[in-house]
Amino acid sequence: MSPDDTIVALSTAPGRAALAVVRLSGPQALAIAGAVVRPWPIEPRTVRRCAAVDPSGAVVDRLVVIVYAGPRSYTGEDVVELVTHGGVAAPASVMAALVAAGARPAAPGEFTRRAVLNGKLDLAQAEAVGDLIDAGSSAMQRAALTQLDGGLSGRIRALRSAVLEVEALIAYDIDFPEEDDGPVARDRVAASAAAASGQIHALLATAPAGELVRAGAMVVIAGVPNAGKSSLFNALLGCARALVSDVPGTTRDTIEAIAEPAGAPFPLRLVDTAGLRETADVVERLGVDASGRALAGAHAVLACGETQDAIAAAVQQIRAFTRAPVVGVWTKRDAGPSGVVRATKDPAEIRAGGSASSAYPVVAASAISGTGLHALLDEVVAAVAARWNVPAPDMPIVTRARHRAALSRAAGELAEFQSVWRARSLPAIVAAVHLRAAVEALEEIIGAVSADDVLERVFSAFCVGK
Ligand SMILES: Nc1nc2c(ncn2[C@@H]2O[C@H](COP(=O)(O)OP(=O)(O)OP(=O)(O)O)[C@@H](O)[C@H]2O)c(=O)[nH]1
Ligand SMILES: [Mg+2]
Repeated sequence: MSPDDTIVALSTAPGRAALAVVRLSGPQALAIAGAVVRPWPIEPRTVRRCAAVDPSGAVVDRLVVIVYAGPRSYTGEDVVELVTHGGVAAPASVMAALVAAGARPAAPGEFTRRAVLNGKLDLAQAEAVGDLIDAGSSAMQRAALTQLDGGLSGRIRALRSAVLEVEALIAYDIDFPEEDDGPVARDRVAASAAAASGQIHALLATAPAGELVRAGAMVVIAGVPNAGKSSLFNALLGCARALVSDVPGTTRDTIEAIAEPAGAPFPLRLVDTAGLRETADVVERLGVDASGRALAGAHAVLACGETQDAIAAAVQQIRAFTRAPVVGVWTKRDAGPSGVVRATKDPAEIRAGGSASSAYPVVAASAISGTGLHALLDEVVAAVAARWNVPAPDMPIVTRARHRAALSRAAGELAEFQSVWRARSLPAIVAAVHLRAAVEALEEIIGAVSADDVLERVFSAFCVGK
């Protein structure tokens, strides 16, 4: 994969479509386009209707061409974008003409990789490009866009500066070792290290929220048979996904589907379950066991019941499986008041001597009339956001395992430093090695030091043409 090659790729998905974009980038991009595009040359950053010709001079497509002269381009190199007719034949024939003129088909992510190597994007921003393409929810899309705009990179740079400051204080100390108390008080070094460590941990603490944004919050609908769980599940999804009947024990297996309440900072993975009860029916028993497993992995639980007592009993059963936040749902409230009716104390918490803060809200709702459903979604999103410290939308969060691992490494090195500094067990110059390692771990996130294998891992998951 030589950076001296000029690369070409179809940047849009292949298949039936009005248009397709073929992208060409590299040192020979203008010369290669010149062999294919008529008329040529064309003014950079203007839109021109052109023809594409094959090596025999035959016109293979009529298209629109835009030239970006490097370094003012996505990759930082000379780039030519050819907007061809869509479908299979037109873009393929334009690609073939460009390859015949000397371009090489690009590897996955090679354009963005060049953008990183040419300093147009840092590595975290490049990953955000991939996340944006793969985003399956608007929450993930927003998080990726914040990262692409440099939100996360800015935070990482600030953390790096904080650690560099500790390093600088120590370097100063090392330069004046004879002075008894040194020009820099040991306490001052300790305080800056503690501050840097606090900031790293604050960003690391967003990783669970990042996981919610990426994978969704698992919201399990539980309660006794016939409570109206499947009807609620369908109503929240807005489609008849699960079977509903007046026979208790209708739902056997767990059923999962994604809901995206408007404005929610993460998608919800709603899970309908078999009603919780003792049963002699072997198949129903399997269903109840599956409900228990779903509850154990829940981020929040909707405890459904037709009466307040039924809800309280459901909460008690649910508590045997999970400490996740619970929202009570007073089901089948087609008539009468809807919405949050009252906060009820969690019986398990009362036994454990818990405070009023352990109260769970109860929302009256109807799957038939739809009342109370919005209030219910608001309550469950708020409960999950509070439990997992989900920051406001558009705040940088850690959504990738690679970032989490590097931040953990930085935090670990900083902790090592703090401990040897406190114990005075090593000379300052040796203790400072931990600070250097912390800085390098942070730099790995934004690719300030980009080992080849790190780049390889990041870009291997990209699509061709990006
Ligand atoms: N009027 C009214 N009836 C409802 C409502 N929700 C559910 N029902 C009825 O209650 C009965 C049971 O509903 P389901 O949704 O199957 O209950 P479930 O909790 O999933 O039951 P199991 O799967 O057997 O545990 C059905 O006859 C539904 O039509 C509601 O909001 N209003
Ligand atoms: Mg059901």
